[in-house]
Amino acid sequence: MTHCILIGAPVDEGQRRPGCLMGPAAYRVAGLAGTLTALGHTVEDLGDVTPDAPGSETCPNPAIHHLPEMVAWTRALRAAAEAAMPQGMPIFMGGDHALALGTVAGVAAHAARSGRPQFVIWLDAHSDFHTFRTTTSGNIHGTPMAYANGLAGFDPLPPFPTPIPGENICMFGIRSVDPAEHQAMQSSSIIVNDMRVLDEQGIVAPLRSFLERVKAEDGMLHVSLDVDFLDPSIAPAVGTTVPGGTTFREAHLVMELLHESGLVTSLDLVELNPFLDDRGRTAKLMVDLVGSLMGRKVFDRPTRSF
Ligand code: HAR
Ligand code: MN
Ligand code: MN
Ligand code: MN
Repeated sequence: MTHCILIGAPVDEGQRRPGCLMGPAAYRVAGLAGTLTALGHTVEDLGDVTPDAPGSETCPNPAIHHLPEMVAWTRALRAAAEAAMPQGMPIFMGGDHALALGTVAGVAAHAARSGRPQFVIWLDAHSDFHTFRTTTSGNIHGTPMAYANGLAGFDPLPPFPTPIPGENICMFGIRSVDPAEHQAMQSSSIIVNDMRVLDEQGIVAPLRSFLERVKAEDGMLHVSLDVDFLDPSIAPAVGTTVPGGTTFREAHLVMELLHESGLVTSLDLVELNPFLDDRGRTAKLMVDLVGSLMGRKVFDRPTRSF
């Protein structure tokens, strides 16, 4: 039994297609809390985070937009994550992926205080490995993984509290990487399981090998689930669809293995844009995936641990 802490993060400023701000409401309507309580968990919904009024920060890259808003969101979400971690398992209902600038900073600060290493599983079509200097779209949702890995180029944000080493970051589902991200990732030790790896090896072996390391090092594990990890044919409600994503069963299998590991300590649900959805099917699929992550299974049978 887990104490699940739902935290709405209606961030819409990390990209240019309005709608992700409706994400937290869509997860509530799709029954996220009821799904968790039906699995025997306790649930507390803290409502939506409200950031302070934006300041007037600037940065050298003229493409960047909504920077003061994102600085305010990052501060507020980092504080919310740090406050929630000692109480249970925070589930951040996004909001676009820029919210992870704050949520990952908060959970990593908490892990450092607990003397445990932080690990991250990034389930996404994109690597989100730009800095504020390298992004050409100016969309801050394409940057949080590089911030968490401790790259320079994030002024005016404060430096990431305790940068997460590349070996502790594992990406799955990757199929869209910009040249500057590619270059930066070549010089980091991030584990990149792009779709080619998943096609060749399946999802189980690479996931198990990462989870074994998290377990061996008594790590805390943050999962960041971007809707576009999923194939657009099953998850249309996202502004940045990329063909060739994970299938319904691959995605559930990831969640089931994560559940069996018992290692997940925090979760982001990001990039859902309910305005683009087809009668709520993407929101409902995301809620079902959380159900699998939190222990729903078709049939109970003894499993090897993971
Ligand atoms: N790499 C592209 C950019 O920086 C696209 C980033 C899209 N990111 C997300 N989240 N949708 O993963 O603009
Ligand atoms: Mn806007
Ligand atoms: Mn993303
Ligand atoms: Mn993405």
